[in-house]
Amino acid sequence: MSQQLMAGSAVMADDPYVRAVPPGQPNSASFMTLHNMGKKDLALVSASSSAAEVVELHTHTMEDGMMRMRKVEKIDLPADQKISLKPGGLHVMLIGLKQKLVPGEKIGLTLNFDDGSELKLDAPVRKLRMKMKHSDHGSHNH
Ligand SMILES: [Cu+2]
Repeated sequence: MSQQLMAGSAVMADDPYVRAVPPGQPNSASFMTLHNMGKKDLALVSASSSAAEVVELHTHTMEDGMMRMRKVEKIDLPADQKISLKPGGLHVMLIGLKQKLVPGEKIGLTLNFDDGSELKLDAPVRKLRMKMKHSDHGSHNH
């Protein structure tokens, strides 16, 4: 499941994937666990993909009781630690999709770190299971 170290980066990406979105949806996001295997603190500073016009680093924050996405300048990766990019939290935002995201296909993604190293990934497209609505839970009791 893990990607090998490439281009000298001390960072490894565990289980990277891209969220499948319905046709016509302009944006998607990629998630993974980043593991800084090195002895030096690093940061993810940018990313790019052949599948999207623009790729940004985002997080979610609560503002006035609302979940909002916010662009971040970097994602800190302290030495010897794992940082999770997951739905509802940090993510790599794919803006202006240039191709359909078909589950099972792989999307090329390049991560750039503040030490000048990069990590190239092939992240499979995956459908995310939606959380069940409360009304669905109720139907089990009938
Ligand atoms: Cu976002």
